[in-house]
Amino acid sequence: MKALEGVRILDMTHVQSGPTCTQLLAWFGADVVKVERPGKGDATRGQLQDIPDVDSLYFTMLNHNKRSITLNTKKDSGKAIFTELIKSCDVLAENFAPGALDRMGFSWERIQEINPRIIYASVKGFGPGPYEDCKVYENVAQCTGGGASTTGFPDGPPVVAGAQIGDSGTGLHLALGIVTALFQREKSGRGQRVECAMQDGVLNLCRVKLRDQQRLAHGPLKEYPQYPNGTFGVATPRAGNASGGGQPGWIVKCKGWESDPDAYIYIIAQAAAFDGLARVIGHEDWLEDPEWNTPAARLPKIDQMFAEIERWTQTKTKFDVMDTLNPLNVPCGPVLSIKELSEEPSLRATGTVVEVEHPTRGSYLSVGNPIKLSDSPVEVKRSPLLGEHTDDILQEVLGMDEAAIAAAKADGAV
Ligand code: CAO
Repeated sequence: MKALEGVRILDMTHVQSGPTCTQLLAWFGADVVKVERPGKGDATRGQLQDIPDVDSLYFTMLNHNKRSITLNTKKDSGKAIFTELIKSCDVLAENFAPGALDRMGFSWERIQEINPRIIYASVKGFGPGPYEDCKVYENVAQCTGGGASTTGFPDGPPVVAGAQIGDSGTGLHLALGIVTALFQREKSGRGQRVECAMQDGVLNLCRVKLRDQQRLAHGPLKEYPQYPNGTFGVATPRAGNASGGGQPGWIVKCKGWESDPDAYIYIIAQAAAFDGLARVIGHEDWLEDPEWNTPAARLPKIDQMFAEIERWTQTKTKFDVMDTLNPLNVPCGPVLSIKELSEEPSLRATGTVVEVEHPTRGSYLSVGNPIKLSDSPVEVKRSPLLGEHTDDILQEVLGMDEAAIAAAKADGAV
């Protein structure tokens, strides 16, 4: 038994943000019916292809455990099938450009009329306001949601993160909105509209930066590298690798950094574990020195402190540093490359990294479900080929017979 067994999702999502959301719901057991344009499908099937004419990793890694039906929702015969699908699904999820579903003739009002129990969930770039009609991709959301202005070094330009906080981050928000609406429906009997704007999702993840914006009004941000010698402007600045919390942290070089771009480790010089850290790096003298032996004394010279820590870390590999500092309760984490993560046995053992078999691509690696439920096991199944389940869905979900399916095909509806 899976947590969302019996829930059927009409999945009109494409690219990354929406598919991330419906993939999670599929992993929790929902029957996700992905609707794709006949002959074309989700644009990502053909984007960043590593093997000619084979569904890209971009697509396969975002669409596990789903079924695919091709359907032209702009043709009258396709709209009729789509209407029947709305009747037989619990959730309609989409992340088209603003207004696309309305232009097809399926406004929220119309969808509610067809099925008052349906939950209609959307991702858009922006919520209501001056930019509501704009199309948005990942990095646009990172820039407009506060991510880019607060990422990078103080003397450099804004930088976007590798983590897809705009797309996959908003997909996570949407998934929570959907299950919450399903829970409410248990009591109210009614569906509802769930909307997540990518700008809002990124800003939510930048919450601590709005905290700092308000702290700035009361003096310099003492944990930022600008303190005490640099200057602060009117807005939360970029903080390099400074820790966002109350304990000083930084990324320092380890043995081999000259040739290995990932030979670094993050170290948090937490006050409670400072004695052990000072001793291990050969600075026992700091423990008696009032210039060093309190957090307040160290605060104006955090850069000097990390330079001294780095003199020690450069003599050891990032894994040796990890092994030495953890027993001393010094929080630290090696900068792991994606190659190292893909080969990490413990991530394979938990199903966070999985190997999946695909009929035209062979086997590939994917990230499995990072959310572990003790009573709802996840089996990661390959993504569907374009239209692989069209006939099954028309028969089994809509009860169409062979003649009706043949007619829909002849008309170009599916
Ligand atoms: N049958 C018929 N038509 C279909 C169809 C189907 N099954 N599926 C999609 N279409 C149509 C849409 O109705 C739309 O037509 P109109 O322009 O006439 O309304 C058209 O295909 C293209 O859809 P789109 O505008 O959403 O696609 P795009 O490639 O131009 O834009 C994107 C992509 C992502 C920028 C846009 O969808 C968007 O802003 N989405 C919301 C934000 C979002 O989720 N962004 C994250 C994407 S991941 O990086």
